[in-house]
Amino acid sequence: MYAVVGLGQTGLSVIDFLNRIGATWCAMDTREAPPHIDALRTQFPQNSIHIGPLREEDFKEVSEIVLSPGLSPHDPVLIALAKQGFPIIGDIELFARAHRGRVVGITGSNAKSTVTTLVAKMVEKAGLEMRMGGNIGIPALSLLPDNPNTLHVLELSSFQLDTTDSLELEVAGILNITEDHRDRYATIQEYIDSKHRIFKHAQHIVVNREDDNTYPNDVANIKTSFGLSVPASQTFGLLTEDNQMYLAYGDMRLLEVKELLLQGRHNWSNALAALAIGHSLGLDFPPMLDVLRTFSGLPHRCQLVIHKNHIAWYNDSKGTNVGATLAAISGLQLPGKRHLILIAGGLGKGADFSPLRSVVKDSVKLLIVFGQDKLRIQEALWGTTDIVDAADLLTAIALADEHAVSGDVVLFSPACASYDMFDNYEHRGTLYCQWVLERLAE
Ligand code: UMA
Ligand code: ADP
Repeated sequence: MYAVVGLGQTGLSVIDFLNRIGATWCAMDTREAPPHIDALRTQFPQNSIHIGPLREEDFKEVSEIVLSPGLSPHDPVLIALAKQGFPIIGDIELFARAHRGRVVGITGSNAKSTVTTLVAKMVEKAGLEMRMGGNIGIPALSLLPDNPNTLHVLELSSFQLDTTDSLELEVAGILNITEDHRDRYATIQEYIDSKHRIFKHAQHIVVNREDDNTYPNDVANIKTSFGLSVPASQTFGLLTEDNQMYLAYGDMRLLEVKELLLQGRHNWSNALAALAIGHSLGLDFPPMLDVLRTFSGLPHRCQLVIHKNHIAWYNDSKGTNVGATLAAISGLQLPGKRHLILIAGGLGKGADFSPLRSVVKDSVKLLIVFGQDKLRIQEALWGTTDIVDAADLLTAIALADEHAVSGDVVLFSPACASYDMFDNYEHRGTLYCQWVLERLAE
C-alpha cells in the first residue's frame, strides 16, 4: 500500500494515478483543513485519510511513501520512518517509472516557468506532441498516460528532485542557482546538491556560463552552455555587430535582441537558455525563433499592470526570492536614476536580504515593506533608501500612490513567499493588480 502524504495538487494527482493503476493507498495531511478533504472522504469512504500531525502507527501496512513537495522530509515522523527503511518518493519518481515518452527537465532558482513555457511552445511549434507540467502548476502525473512520441517538458523544483531517483532525461537544464528555501536546506551546498540531482540520468545537460553553481562536478555528459557573453563554438550567447545585439549560436546570428517581446537582460538569458535546451532536443531554429518573436511573458513576472500619469506599475508577485527581485530591479533600473518605488515583503524563508543593498541604493527612492518578515527586510536594507512600513499590501499600494510622481516606476517584487497573507503567488499578484487598478480609477 502507498501512503500519500500531502493532499494539495500533487497529492490529489497521486491518488488519481494510483486509482488508475489499481494500487491501494491511504492518505495523510498535516493541516487541520486541507483543501478538498470533504470531497475526498465522500469519494473514497474505504480509504484511511488522516489529518493533523503525522503518526507512525498509520504507516504499519505501507510499502512506499509518496511525499508532496511542500512538506518537509525533516518531519520527525518521516525521519523515523526513513531510518526504519521506508522508501520516501515523490510524484516525479512515480512519473519516471510510468511514462513512455521523451522528457526534458528544467530547474533553477529563478526563470524556471518562463523557460519551461518557452521550450514547451518551441516543441509545439516544431510540430511535436508536447505536454508541459511539474512545478509550473500542472502535476506531472496528470500528463499520463502518454505514448512514445510524447515530449514532456517538466519544470522541476529542488523539493521534487529530492524525492526523485530514476528520472531519465533526454535534456536536463539548470538555469541559475541563488539562495532560496533556507528554511528547508541548512546550507547553500545542500540546495545546490539538490538541484544537481537533475543531472543524474541525463543524456545531455545545459548549464549557465555565468553561474558556476550550475556546472556538475563530473563532465561526462554532453554539455551545452548559454550566457550573456560572446558564445564559443556550439554554445549560445550574445554577439554585438554594427552596434546591434544578437542572440547567437557560436558565430551564427539568430535573432536581434530588440525583436524579443520579453523585456530585460534576464529575459535575454532566458531566451538563450530556451534555445540551448531546444537545440539539444534537436529542434530547428526557425520554429524556436518564431516563439521568441511572439511570446510576451507570463503573468506575475515583471508584468506591466498599468501606465498612468507617466507612472508605470509592475506586478512581479512571482519574485519570491532575493535573486528574482534583484533581476526585476536590474531589468527596470535606469543608469544614474532613482526612480523605483519597491514594494516587498511576505514570508522570507530565512533568506539573507542584504544582497539587495546595492541595487536598492542605486535605483530605489522608496522601499515599502509589509508582511511577516518586513522587519527583517528593513533591518537588512537599513540606510540604503527611505523605508516605510505598511500594515498590508493594500496599504502599501496606497502609500506608493501617494509618493509616486511622473517618471516613477512602482515595482511589486516581494522577494518573499506569499503564504503569510495569501493562498499563493497568483492570488497575491491578482489582488495586487486588482487593487492597483481600483485605486487608480478613483
Ligand atoms: N502542506 C502542509 N501539510 C501537508 C501538505 C502540505 O502543511 O500535509 C503545506 C505545504 O507546506 C505548503 C502547502 O501546504 O505550504 C502546499 O504544499 P503541497 O506540497 O501540497 O503543494 P501542491 O499543491 O501539491 O503544489 C506543489 C508545488 N508546491 C510546492 O512545492 C510548495 C507547486 O509549486 C507545484 O506547482 C505543484 O505541486 C504541481 O507540481 C508551487 C511552488 O511554490 C508553484 N513551488 C516552490 C517554488 O517554486 O519555489 C517549490
Ligand atoms: P520560477 O518558475 O523559477 O519561479 P519564473 O519564470 O516564474 O521562475 O520567474 C520568477 C521570477 O524570477 C520573475 O518574477 C523574475 O523577477 C525573476 N527572473 C526571471 N528570469 C530570471 C533570471 N534569468 N535570473 C534571475 N531572475 C529571473
